[in-house]
Amino acid sequence: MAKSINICLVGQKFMGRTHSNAYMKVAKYFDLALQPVMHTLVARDQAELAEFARRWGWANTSTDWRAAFQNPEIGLIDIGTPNNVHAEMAIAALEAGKHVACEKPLANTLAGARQMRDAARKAKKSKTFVWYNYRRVPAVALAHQLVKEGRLGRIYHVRGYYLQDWAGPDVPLIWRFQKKIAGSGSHGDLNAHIIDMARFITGEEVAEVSGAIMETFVKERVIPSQGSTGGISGGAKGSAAKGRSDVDDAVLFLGRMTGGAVCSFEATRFATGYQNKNGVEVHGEKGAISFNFEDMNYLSWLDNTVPARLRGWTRVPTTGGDHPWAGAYWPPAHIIGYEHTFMNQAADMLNALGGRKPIVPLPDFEDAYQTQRILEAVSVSVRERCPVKVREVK
Ligand code: SOE
Repeated sequence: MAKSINICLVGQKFMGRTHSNAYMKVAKYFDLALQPVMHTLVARDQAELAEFARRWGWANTSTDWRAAFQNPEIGLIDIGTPNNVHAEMAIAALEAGKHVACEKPLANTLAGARQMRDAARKAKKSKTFVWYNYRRVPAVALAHQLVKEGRLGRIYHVRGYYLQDWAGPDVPLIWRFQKKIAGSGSHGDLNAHIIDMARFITGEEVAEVSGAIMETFVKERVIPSQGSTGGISGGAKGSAAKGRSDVDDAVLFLGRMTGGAVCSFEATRFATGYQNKNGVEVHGEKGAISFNFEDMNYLSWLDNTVPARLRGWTRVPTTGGDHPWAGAYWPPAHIIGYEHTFMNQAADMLNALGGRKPIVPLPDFEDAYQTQRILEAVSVSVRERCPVKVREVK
C-alpha cells in the first residue's frame, strides 16, 4: 500500500484552484514518495464551499480552520489565503504538529514572517514550504543549475521584472489594495517573486538596497459590493462608496548582491500591455541567462567562452527529459504551462515529506524569511530615502 498524506487546504479562490489542481494531478505524472489525499477544504464562504470541494475533489469541508488543524488525520496544512492570516494559521498548524505549506509572500509584515520562521525552528518534526512557484519553471531551474555549475562565472548584473497591468482605476478596493490585509501592493505580491527567483538562480542574497521608489497611481477605489470571485482583479463588483488604496501600485529598486553584482528590480500592476510578464536576467563573465515567463518553455543562454564569431544567444527549449520535471509530462517541445509549476512544487513537497531530495531547493520558512527581509529593506529605503544594508534588517 503506497504511503500517503492527508492534506488540508485553506482557501478557495485563485490559489485554492492552483493548489487543488496540483494535488489532483501530481500523482498522475510523478512517482511520489507520498501520495496526496485531498482530505479537507477549509474556507469562509459556506455557500461556495460544497461546490468547490465537489469540483476539485476535496472529501471533507469546514469553515472552522482551528478545528480542522486539530484533526489527527491531517498531515499537511496548505495555506492559500490572503497574507494577513498566514502567520496565525501557520503557527497554529506548526503547534498542532503539522507540516505546513504557505502561499507567498510569507506574511504581510516582517514581524509576522519572523514569528513564522521562529515557530518553524521550534517545530523540529515539521517541514515548511512556501509556494514560490516560479522556481519550478524548468527554465528557471535550468538557470539555477547553470550558475551552480559555474557556467556564468563572476556575476556582474542581476535584473528582475514583474509587469502586470490589471489594476486600473475601475478595479474595486479588493484585499490586494489594503495594507492591513496584503501588507503591500505590487511589492509583496510581485517583487517577492522576482527577488526569490534572483536569489534562487544566483545563489546570492541582496546585500544592500541602494535606492528605491514606490508609487500609488490610483489612490481611491470603489469599495466592493460583493466579495472576490477569485483571480487577480478579484472579479468583485464596485459600490458607490470609495476607499483609500494604501499600498504601492509600482515599486523599483537598485541594489548590490553579496557576490558583488549590481541588481535592479521593477514590479508593477500598471505596465500597460504586459499582463503577467515576469523574468530575470543574469550577466556573468563566462555567460548570461535571460528568462521571460511569457516564453516560459525556453531559457535564453549565452556562452561567452566560445569564439566571438560564434557567440550569440541560444534559445534553449526546456521541455526535454533532462530538464527538471519536464520529462514527467510530454515528449520534448510539447510545452507546459503556469499550472504545471504548482504541480512541480507539489511533487517536490510530497517527495521531500517522504524523505527524498527535491530536484532543486524548496523554499522553507527560513529561506522565505530572507526574501521578506529584502522586501522590508526596500520599504525602509523608500520611507527613509536612503540606502539600507539588509544585514541591518533582522
Ligand atoms: C496576482 O498578482 C498574482 O496572482 C500573484 O499573486 C501570483 O503570485 C502570480 O503568480 C500571478 O499574479
